[in-house]
Amino acid sequence: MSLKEFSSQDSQLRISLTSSFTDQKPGTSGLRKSTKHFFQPHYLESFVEAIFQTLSGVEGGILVLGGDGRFGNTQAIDVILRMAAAHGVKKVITTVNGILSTPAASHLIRIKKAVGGIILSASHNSGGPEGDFGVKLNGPNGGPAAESLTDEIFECTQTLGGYKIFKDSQISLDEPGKYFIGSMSVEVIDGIEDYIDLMQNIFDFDKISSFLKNDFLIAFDALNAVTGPYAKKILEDILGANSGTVRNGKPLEDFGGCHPDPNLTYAKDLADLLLYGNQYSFGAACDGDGDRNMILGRNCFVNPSDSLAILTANATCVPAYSDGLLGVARSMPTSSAVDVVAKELGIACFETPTGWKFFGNLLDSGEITLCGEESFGTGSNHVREKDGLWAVLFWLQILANKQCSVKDLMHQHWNQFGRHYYSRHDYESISSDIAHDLFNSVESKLTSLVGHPFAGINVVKADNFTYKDPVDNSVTLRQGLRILLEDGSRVVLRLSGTGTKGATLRIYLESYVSSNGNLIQDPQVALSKLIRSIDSFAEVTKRTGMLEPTVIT
Ligand code: G16
Repeated sequence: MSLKEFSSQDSQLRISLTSSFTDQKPGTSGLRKSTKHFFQPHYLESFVEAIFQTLSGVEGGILVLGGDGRFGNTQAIDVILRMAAAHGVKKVITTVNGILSTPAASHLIRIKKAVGGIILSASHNSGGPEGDFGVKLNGPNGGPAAESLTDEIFECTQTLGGYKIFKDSQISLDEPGKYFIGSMSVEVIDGIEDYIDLMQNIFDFDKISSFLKNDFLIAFDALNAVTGPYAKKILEDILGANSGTVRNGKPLEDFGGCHPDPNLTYAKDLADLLLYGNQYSFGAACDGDGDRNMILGRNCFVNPSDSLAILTANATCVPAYSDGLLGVARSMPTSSAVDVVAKELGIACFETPTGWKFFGNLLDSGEITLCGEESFGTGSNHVREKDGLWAVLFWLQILANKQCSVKDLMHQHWNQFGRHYYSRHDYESISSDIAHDLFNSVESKLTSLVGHPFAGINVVKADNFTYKDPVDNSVTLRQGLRILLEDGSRVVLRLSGTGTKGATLRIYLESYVSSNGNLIQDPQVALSKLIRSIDSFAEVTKRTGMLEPTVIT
């Protein structure tokens, strides 16, 4: 086994280093690209070198490493292990077959006191040789790396002169074991047990189990991604749900050709089963790396913004939150349903930009217990990532305690707090120029809206959202265009930060009806005036040529 140092004198490396990173600044917590792009010579290595040169405590520290099982997962683990050894890392903890969900990685980083973790995933994006790959970096608190760190890593990629790597290693990921590369130890662990222990400490498994055994049939779709093995163990083996409850439970390198994004479009089979069938009382799905969740009841879909509000309102059903919540937070485009509950409970509610990293300071400083986003992410202070299976268990715990159906729970909630009709319209794979022109044009017209009617209601504010972190006072600018109306309705526009093909325009629509109003309309009908007004104001159809959104949630 020997150490090899590549330098920019190496011609192939030079090409990779000069051309690869200039076209995209690393995203919210790492780098996401097509698989082909990622596995061009020296590309992954160059990005990992920049991480190792920038992250504090790498030399002599502990690192957690794993991924969602997509194509390239084990190949990348081999490269990163050899590079970690060359950089003097003391120990890397990785998992059997490299399978590690994002929330489980967050937990491991915290309990193993690691300096950070590298998670190999492009999240909900498709996988395989023709799909996407990604490298996410989490810090010592278990959460996505802060923007200051990802900025430094990006800067480092621009001046990188080479990278260090051990030439070979003999590590098997087939089963748990202990190895060495040079003086660095490598521990291959099961990766699932620690996460299950954590869940058992949060929830009352006995209560959930008796509820499920009392004829409450559930279906869980792992979308051929990372949560399959976790869900099988928790739902079927421990809680006693029927065998076969977990569908598509074996992680596949290309997710079986599916798009592992738990929404009504990409998890359509499960949605049809629940929305149009009578067999199941509860359905759920998680995304590629296990941090997102979708919740369904018989003939009903739970909007993620409502989900956060309902978890908040019923948090004391869960043993770990039985003393109540410190506070809650939501991302700006998420509906205000949770704000109404927080007000009633007398706890603080924070509004952050999109991106889980913005919850980190609030969680670390004890300002909040729960947080969530409209993009199917919900979580708590048990880890520093959103957590798909945790949300599923939280829902089951509430239903078990209240002995009711999902639909009943939602109706009770709206009857008490009113309903925030909400929908997100995504226009995917638009040409980047068209998307940016559209966005800039809307931004330039925002001030002209204030004081005038939009969808027949007066506009009270229209801006590009700015966030001031209440813990460290840092300011983040330009986090989404908002049109806020007098009656509490609003429209928000953002360009996605996670797509890899062209640009994705997201339009978020929201209007509030008090508990005396019509609580059972189809959201697309309830929001139809806003939908028509924003299409004409932003010229979405005209500029994109798209007659309808690619995905509606
Ligand atoms: C990531 C972040 C989420 C954020 C989402 C936004 O999700 O972790 O906190 O809500 O991106 O995506 P977009 O910019 O496309 O709207 P994930 O699940 O991809 O890690």
